[in-house]
Amino acid sequence: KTAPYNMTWTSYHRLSDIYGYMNYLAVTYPSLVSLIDIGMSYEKRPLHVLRISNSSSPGTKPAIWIDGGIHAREWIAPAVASYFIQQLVEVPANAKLLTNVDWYIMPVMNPDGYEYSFVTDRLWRKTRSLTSSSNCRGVDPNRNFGYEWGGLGTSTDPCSEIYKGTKAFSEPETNATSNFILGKANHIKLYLTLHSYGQYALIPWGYNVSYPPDYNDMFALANKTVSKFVKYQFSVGNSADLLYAAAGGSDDWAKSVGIKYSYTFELADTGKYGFILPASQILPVSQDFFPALDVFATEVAIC
Ligand code: ING
Ligand code: ZN
Repeated sequence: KTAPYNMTWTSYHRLSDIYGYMNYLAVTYPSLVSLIDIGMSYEKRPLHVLRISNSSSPGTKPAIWIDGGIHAREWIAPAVASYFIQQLVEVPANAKLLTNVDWYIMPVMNPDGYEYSFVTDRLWRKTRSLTSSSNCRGVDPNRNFGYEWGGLGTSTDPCSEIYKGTKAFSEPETNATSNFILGKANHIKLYLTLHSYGQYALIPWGYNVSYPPDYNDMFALANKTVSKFVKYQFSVGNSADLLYAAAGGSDDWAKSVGIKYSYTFELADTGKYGFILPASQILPVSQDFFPALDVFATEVAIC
């Protein structure tokens, strides 16, 4: 009998396969998994978050949030996020990762852009919303979060790849995500957003070269995490320092609302294939990363 879903980690999958798999897990493991609809995209696709918790009253343990697919073309991110889901839910040996922590995983934060990158433009980055002043579509969701919105590394031009939008959280995708996280901000101790590419673990602040007061704790945990990686070497540091200043990023916003550990991880590779990472690397990248989630869970359980 074949599985009642089309998800694999040997090719990149359309949104319907990823959502079909999330739905399958929620139906199959109701005591462990809930599928949460946090809103709708601009083009009215549902925004799905999967909660994985072995608690009879979810929301009492500390929690870890992981998202992928803020940027449409960074296909490795939804693939890795959905691999984490598969491992946490379907591999009994990983149940220890649920002992002290609840997990919220949103594999595709920007579903409109993700689908557009399959159907029309493989290198699409932004959302697909229309701003009345322009024929160009899309806001950069990673310039649309509401902390230091509109600062360095953002654009007021709707045709720009780093267009900030008409206001903070103008996009239904960033608005729904931030509202959901805010409602859980007492529980969520770690925010991780998956991007590509470059192999960096990036630490706020991103809006400027400046450091949160507990930067050293954030740096230490990121280092401990990437030191578990065997195949892909990551550089760790402040994002404005290592890359460039960019205001309105999701990690800055998460840090600003009191989530102690907030990171942007730029997954493989370092530029050979860039955004067009071959599907044959989905499993190597995912398998290299997954054991490091234990480092996060261990820290979050005591912080
Ligand atoms: N890179 C991120 C971007 O949004 C980043 C890098 C993250 C900058 C966080 C500042 C803060 O530009 C990719 N590849 O999207
Ligand atoms: Zn990105």
